[in-house]
Formats: sequence, structure tokens, C-alpha cells
Amino acid sequence: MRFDILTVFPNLFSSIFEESILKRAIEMGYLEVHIHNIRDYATDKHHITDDYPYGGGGGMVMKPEPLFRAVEGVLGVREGGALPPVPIILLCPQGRTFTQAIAKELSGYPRVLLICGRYEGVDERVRVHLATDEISIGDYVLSGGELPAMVVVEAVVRLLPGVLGDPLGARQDSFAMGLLEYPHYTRPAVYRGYAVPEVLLSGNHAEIARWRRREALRRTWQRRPDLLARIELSEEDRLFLRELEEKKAP
Ligand code: 9D3
Repeated sequence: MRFDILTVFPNLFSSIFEESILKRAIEMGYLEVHIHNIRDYATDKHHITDDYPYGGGGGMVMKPEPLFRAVEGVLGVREGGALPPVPIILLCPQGRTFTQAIAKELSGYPRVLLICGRYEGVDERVRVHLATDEISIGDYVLSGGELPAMVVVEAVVRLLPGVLGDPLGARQDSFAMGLLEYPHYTRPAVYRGYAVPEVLLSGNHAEIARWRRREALRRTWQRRPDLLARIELSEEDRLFLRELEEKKAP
């Protein structure tokens, strides 16, 4: 899969792609990431990418020409030419909120282009006539779309078959399962007097699986009850949740 990322701060991306899972994915040939400086596509002497808003008011707006030219240049079409069926995603606060489902959707494309917004925003014509989608990563204010672009790439790349060493992709992940994860423990069995739950030391794998399922349900019920409405529950799951509701469960 190939990502093209358009940004006015290309240097922000160096560490993330030279480290960690993304570096491995690139080395193994699953992933290509090309970072493009929007300034390189500005035609004026000073390579200006922003300008004052029509109608006045504070802040700056990203100019349309460098962005249209950058997208066309990267996708290899002449100016004003028809664009190929590559998702052109504008990262902006007004976009649909990024989810695991959107990550999965994007992982089905061979190529995705990401535009990182900056300043107060981008000229509306970019949104309407260039972008095919708009994504936000959540309801908090950042300074631009660069960190969100990294979030999107990481979430998508983990789903590519082979990247995590799992040929079927990251199937066991909690958001993929729809529940929060059960508690994890490692050695020592007692730390500062705090003991690991007995069942995990028992070697009884059926009991351990049952305990983990219940703890995942308990945690989801406590912290993210909204998730419970969206998943398939067994009769045993429902019984346990009913016990939680009635405060009978241990
Ligand atoms: C303080 C400026 N805000 C006025 C109400 C609007 C605003 C414009 C541009 C807020 C943030 C930004 C820059 N942010 C992004 O481009 C961005 C973003 C975000 O801020 N939060 C979550 N996801 C994203 S994706 C892109």
C-alpha cells in the first residue's frame, strides 16, 4: 500500500517512519510512504502556501493553487485533468471522526493521499472540488493535520496482512472484537504484596478464557457501555452482564 502525504512540515514525519512498526512495514515491502512539501508546488517567488481570508477576520487560509497542483503532480495528471480513483483525504477538524471501521475501509485501497491542513483551515474549494473525504481524529484542537495523518497511517498499516506477523491481520484487537481488553499480568506473581489473580496461575485454560471474557465484559460495561450495544453477545455473556447490573457479580 502507498500513502502520499502533503504537508508544509515534511520534517515532522521523519522519526515516525524511521522507527517502529512503520519502518518494518516499509522494509518488508508492505508500505510506501511519500512525503511531499506543499511549498514545492507554489508557483510564486516566495513559495507562499497561505493567505488572508476573504471577508476579513483573523488567521490565515491555505491557498488552493499549491494544493491542487500538488495533488495533480503527485498523482501524475495534467493541470485540471481527471483524477484517478485514489482517496484524497483532507485531515481537518470538520471531518468524520476516525474509527477502526474507517481504518479498515482505507486498508482496502492500494493507494491513499492525505492532505494535512494547517492554519485556520483550507480554502473551501479544496474541500469541495479536490478532497474526496475529510477526517478528524477527535474532538480536541491540534495545530494541523500532521499528527492525525500519522495516526491514520499507523492504524491502517497495522491491518495490512503480514505486517504484524499475522497473515489474517490484527484480528484479536479489542476494538476489532468490540470489547475492551481483559487485564494483563506478567511476572512476578506477587509484586509489593499485589497478587496476580489465582486463576491465571492455575493452568486451566478453559477457566482462564472464561475469566478473561468476563473481565473484558466488566471493563467494557464500566467504561464503554456504548460498545456493548454494538457486538454479538452469547447467552453466558448476557447472564454475566445482568449480574453486573444487579451488582451480584464478584
Ligand atoms: C483554533 C482554530 N479553530 C477555530 C474554532 C479551528 C481550527 C482550525 C484548524 C482548529 C484546529 C485546526 C488545526 N487542526 C487540524 O487541522 C486537524 C485536527 C484537529 O485539530 N483535531 C482533530 N483532528 C484533526 S485533523 C486535522
